[in-house]
Amino acid sequence: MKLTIPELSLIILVGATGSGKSTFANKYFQSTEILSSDFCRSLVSDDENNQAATNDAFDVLHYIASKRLSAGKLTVIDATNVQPEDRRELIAIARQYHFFPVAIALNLPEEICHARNQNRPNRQFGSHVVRRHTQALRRSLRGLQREGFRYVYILNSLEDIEAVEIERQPLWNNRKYECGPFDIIGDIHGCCDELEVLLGKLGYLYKDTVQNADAGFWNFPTYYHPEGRKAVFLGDLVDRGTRILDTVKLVHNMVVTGTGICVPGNHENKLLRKLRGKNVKINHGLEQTLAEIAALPDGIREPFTKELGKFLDTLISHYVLDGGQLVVAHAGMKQEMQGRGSGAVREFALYGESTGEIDEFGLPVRFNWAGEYRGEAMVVYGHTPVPEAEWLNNTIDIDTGCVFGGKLTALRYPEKELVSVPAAKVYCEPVKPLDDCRDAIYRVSTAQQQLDDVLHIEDVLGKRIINTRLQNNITIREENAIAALEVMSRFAANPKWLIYLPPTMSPVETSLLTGYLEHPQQAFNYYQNQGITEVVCGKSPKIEFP
Ligand SMILES: [Mn+2]
Repeated sequence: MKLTIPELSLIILVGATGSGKSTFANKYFQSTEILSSDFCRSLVSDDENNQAATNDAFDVLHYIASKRLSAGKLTVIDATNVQPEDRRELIAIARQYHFFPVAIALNLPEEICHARNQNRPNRQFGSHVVRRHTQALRRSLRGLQREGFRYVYILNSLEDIEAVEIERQPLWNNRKYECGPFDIIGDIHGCCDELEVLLGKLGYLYKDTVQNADAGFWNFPTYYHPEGRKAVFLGDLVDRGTRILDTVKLVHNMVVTGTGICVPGNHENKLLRKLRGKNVKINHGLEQTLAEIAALPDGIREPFTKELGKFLDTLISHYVLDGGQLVVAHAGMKQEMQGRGSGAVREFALYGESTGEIDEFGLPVRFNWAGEYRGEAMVVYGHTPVPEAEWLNNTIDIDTGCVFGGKLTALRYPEKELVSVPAAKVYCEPVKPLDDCRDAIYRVSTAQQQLDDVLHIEDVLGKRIINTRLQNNITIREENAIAALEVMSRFAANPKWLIYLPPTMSPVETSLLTGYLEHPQQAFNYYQNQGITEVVCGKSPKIEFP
């Protein structure tokens, strides 16, 4: 029996004592991947059978599990887990780190479990324990899926357990093996004229028809780059513009011929729901897409709609590319969600993170996830129209509002060059002016400068290892960081803008004269010893020490 398991799974073994969970775990997983409750009992009490240590043991187990999941490591929980409440907390941990909860139940006859326990020292408990476990397990089996497990595997015999083959499956969003070079293109919204010009400007050539003779409605030019570059489309291909279906066809053809990669936008998501017959509000340009579909010839409309739905359904929420150095998603991707799979990850990729508030234009107020981003991977996204694509903490929004009369922008990767084509016209009046005059006041400084003007306390507290251009890694010990911050907080300047330390920061030796903490004589001696030949003295403003 082949058990397919996503590479980012929290595997929860379910089985009575004596059902062979540890043997199973050791056979199919690395020892460091297995967290056993017995082992945690022994860690906290020197006795792996000490039931009185159970609560502490599970605290430890949950803690280690959290650390492993946070680091993106597959983890196996080797504990009985026969009660729903035992599993609930583990499922919550999996969710927190956007891991797939997977249940593997070892559903063996009571007698086998009991006989095994009899053969082991320290497991001489009565058969009632095994019975209780087995009954709880059997009550649980049918409801496991409903509890939130994404995959449930039930092994009903020793033969089943013996014949298991585990297949670890990379997540769909893992395309680390694709290293580019890429041309990443922002929200198109049916501006196919501008897209064609942009592709030409980026050096793409077009082939008249798709190779496949049965292309049907996908019968439309496809593009390729003579140097093997790939176009990456950030979603929101549809709605609002005048050549929506052409845009979808072009992108589809590049995806199927391997010259393009595409992630979905919130507009594709809504269109797909509409195509599936869901009741969605026809607004924000969906009416234009539906009008283009309605205008198709009678015999073609229905099969096309099916094909379109199929294509949209294949789109993966985000991709991790180039060995993990590049992440693309429609509305962005926080570090802790990159490469993970869950409903929340997809939601973030499509809509970004909003505060739940609405601004004066009726648009959702967004959290500035990019301002807080500290990840190593470059994140390229769209979704929020901006007048100019701007870098912020290794992220860049390249939706420059083409359909609103802005421009269509591509980011060349790894070159980090921006290439744009101006919109031929305003296809759609934006609800909020693209170049909001209040933003213009701040335009004198870049988004990065505005952000850097505020010191984030998390960036300077604790032990820090700073990677510098001249000196490789510099370690700043926690107590030194606190002391530096304490001293710097006396000055009204943001410490990051100080290019030299003020003189009072250079401590001199303690004075030998009684009654003085510091005295000019020792100060001068000290500076001289340090090789300083010139000291400029001035009167410092009086500093009140608390
Ligand atoms: Mn969008």
